[in-house]
Amino acid sequence: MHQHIHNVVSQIGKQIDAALEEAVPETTGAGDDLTRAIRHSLLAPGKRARGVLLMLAAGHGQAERPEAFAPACAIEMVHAASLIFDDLPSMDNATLRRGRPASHCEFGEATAILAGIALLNEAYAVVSAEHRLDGDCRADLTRMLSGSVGLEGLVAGQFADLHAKAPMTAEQIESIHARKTGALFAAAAQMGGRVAGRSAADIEALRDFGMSIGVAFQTFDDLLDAVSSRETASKTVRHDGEKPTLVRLNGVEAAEEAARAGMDRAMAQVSELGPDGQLLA
Ligand code: GRG
Repeated sequence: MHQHIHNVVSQIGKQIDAALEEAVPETTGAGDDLTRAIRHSLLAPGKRARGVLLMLAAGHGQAERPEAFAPACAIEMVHAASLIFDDLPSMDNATLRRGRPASHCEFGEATAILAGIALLNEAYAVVSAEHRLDGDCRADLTRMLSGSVGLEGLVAGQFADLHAKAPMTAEQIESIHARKTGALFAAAAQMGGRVAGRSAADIEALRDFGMSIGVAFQTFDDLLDAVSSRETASKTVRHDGEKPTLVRLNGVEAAEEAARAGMDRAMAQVSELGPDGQLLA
């Protein structure tokens, strides 16, 4: 069973890669360096976790859902934009991303910022241009996606993260992670449910499920950072010393425990889905 899930997930990841490649071809015409910068970040080897989650929530693990690839690409575009911005000198000042030089190192800060803005806008364009989805659906998807970026999502979470001051409680840290990371996972799951035409109650359960997965994912990410010096060695300054994480607050074991509890909560939330709630065949 595990092998089956692994195969489905990796297959969907490859399909998303192909759809992204098609969405931003080399001949986009945006100006060579800008197109190169966009492709450098978007097509770099990422896990495509958010896009895959959206596809599974749309039922692509069980039947073909070609109309779900546009929103899956959109969510990966938003994610790629957020990574470009996160790496900027004024934010995390990171030099490496997905095994490649960070965008601002390769193309300069101005082009990196423009590539991020372009990707963000392309994301909304891709959703609104998917004619296999009806107009109401496209509007709902756009609302869900933009909601996860703005004042209740990535931007607010990143702002809170950058301005976080110790001491912080676990709840305060989780509230940052919910916005910085959870919101996009929640949007992915919710958008998949919307594409599949699920009920409002199911879409809400999927949103909660995505949020729990996303917050746990952030903790796993912080655990990986803590146990390997790979990433931190590439970061030249700032924040890493003070970044609010559960690992820093409570130690590795307690953070592991919290991430596992989050995954259990996610499983309970997905079990609230209606009769055909299975995300994978
Ligand atoms: C306007 C889109 C936009 C963003 C502005 C910079 C910012 C606000 C938000 C950044 C939030 C951030 C960096 C959250 C961390 C999320 C995270 C765990 C990233 C790593 O995700 P993975 O492991 O990466 O899925 P890959 O490379 O596999 O895709």
